[in-house]
Amino acid sequence: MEAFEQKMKAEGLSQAAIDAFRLNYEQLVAGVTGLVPEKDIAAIDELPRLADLKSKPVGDVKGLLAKTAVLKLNGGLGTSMGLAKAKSLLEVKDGKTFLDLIADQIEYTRSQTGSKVRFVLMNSFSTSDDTKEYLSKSHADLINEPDVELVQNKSPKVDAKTLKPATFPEDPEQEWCPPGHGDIYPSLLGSGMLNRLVDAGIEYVFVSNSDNLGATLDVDLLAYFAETEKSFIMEVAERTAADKKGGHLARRLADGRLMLRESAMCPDDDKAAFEDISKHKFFNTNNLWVNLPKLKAKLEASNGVLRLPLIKNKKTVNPRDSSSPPVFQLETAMGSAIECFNDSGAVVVPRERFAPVKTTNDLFALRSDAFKVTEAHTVVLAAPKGPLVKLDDKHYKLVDKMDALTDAVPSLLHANSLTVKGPVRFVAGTSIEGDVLISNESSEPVTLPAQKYKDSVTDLTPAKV
Ligand code: UPG
Repeated sequence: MEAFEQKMKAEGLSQAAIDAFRLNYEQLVAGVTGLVPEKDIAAIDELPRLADLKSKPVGDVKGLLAKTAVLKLNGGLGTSMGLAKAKSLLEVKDGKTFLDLIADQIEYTRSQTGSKVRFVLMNSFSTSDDTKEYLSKSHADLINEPDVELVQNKSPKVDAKTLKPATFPEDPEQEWCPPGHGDIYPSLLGSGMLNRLVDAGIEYVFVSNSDNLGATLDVDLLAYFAETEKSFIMEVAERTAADKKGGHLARRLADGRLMLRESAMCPDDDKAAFEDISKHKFFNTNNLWVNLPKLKAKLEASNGVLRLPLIKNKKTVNPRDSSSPPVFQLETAMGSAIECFNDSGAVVVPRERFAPVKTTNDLFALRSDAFKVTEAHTVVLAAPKGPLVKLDDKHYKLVDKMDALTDAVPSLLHANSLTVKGPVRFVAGTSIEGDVLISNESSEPVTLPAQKYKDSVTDLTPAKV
């Protein structure tokens, strides 16, 4: 561990970052599996629902908003969609990026409530410059506010064979990786921002993923969080068949605490129970509410570290060369802190509060007329049901490739599902209704003639047309 400590100190990382890494490293060396068998947990049946909270009077919201910060996790690059910049800089709707909409939402909340709710972006070393440059042009006032940016730590990659710091002299930047969003806690502490926010009277922080445009500041939830005086609340949503693989909420029998069981934490023998969505009904949306003075007290009582379960990622030191030496990237997840407090809670929220863009399929649907931007700058469904878009991975998985094939996104307002196989070019004037399949078996893109397609199968393969 000493070599890691020296390396981290030389890089100027805080003691909080080093302590958090040490805990992860100790778990790695001890071979902690983190497995949580079914017999150790109880399923969660009943939880408060946002819909029920809304029927109660909200109380002094303005006073609460003045004590609230909205924090967006913005450390990810969107590499799975082929992006080399912050994912939030991607254009999503009407020429606006995720970041534009987030900033617009904050300004709207402020203007509507007359309360200057605080705004914080957690950037990583790879997203900080791009994000600040963009915001300084589009929302200059916002980016100049005090403590608007929290830069998360970086974590040394661990050589998988020797368990020593990985080295890569050709490009030393590759010796570091982001420590996952669980790093929010050591970053808040080590940067001094936790103390500054608490000193400024901020009690509540609402944290969410920057790619989740459904995660707006909900005043009923804020009022509930304040009223219950809990340390930590997780917004969960009901699992559907499509969410079988994602982690679920449970109660640990040993101490009665709420916890998250991610799929990697489930022993093989219990996979069926893990995927049983009628038993384990709720998953984490990563919209979280944290009471800052209570977080501070907790960190002070536990030597500055929250004991979060380790996520061990096996990669190669050079991500672009799979034959380079194998490394472990040690990460933690923000939501797993639910088990660190004995008064954590969870609230069931409607699916609208969980609208993430994880793939180009999500982005294609969002850019269509099936979604609209509201006056409050949130993105909501314009159709009764979101269309299920399934584009061919080979030709559309990367944003650049999808954009090159999409002169105009078709109308999906009345679409139930759109499946595209092979390279198909979309042009203005096209609409999709019901369940539509378009295919092109050749490798050359073929333009889909602009017209209405309803409950149909269209084969554009040149020899067949
Ligand atoms: N992020 C950071 N720093 C990091 C890693 C990620 O800021 O070191 C950001 C990222 O930009 C994104 C957010 O964190 O905005 C979430 O990351 P992502 O990789 O998209 O999500 P997962 O980590 O896979 O999953 C989280 C929760 C999971 C929850 C899911 C909901 O861990 O429990 O179900 O979000 O989308």
